[in-house]
Amino acid sequence: MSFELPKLPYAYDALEPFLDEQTMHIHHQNHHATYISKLNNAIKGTEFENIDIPTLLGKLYKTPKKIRGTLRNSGGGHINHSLFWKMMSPQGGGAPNGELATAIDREFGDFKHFQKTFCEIALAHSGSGWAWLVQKLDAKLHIYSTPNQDNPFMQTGDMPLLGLDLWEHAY
Ligand code: MN3
Repeated sequence: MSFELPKLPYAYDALEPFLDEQTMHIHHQNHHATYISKLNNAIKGTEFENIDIPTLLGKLYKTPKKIRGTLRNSGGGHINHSLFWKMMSPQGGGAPNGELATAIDREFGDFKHFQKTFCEIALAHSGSGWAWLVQKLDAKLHIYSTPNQDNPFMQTGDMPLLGLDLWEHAY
């Protein structure tokens, strides 16, 4: 089995004026597609051919050193962008409701304070990477950033709820 580029769930120009059509084309068809082809080349003929990416990244340190760097960067790049396309929406935005709203209020005081904290952590990140809202194993919410294409799946039990691409090509 090899990984395939998932279709964008909206048109390339659907996120304008926030993300322009050309940026979305480059980001999806060049960057994301490149992560996938590098990942597929690295796992060809290995025991990792049929693994899902979160599982693979959860045991990254047990993978062969020869392909570990590629699994980390291209496997990470693939899952991060697959999540990112679905986290954005032309009809999205605004405060959440239900259990997530309750958890955000409990952890951050209120939604406005959550937004402020998330922005601060994203802006404080030096170099390329991602900002994340994650749910820990104890169900608590945390915000942190990761370098390059690293992500919460590399930290046992962390589940990403929201990710923001901090690479220069993302905006
Ligand atoms: Mn990107």
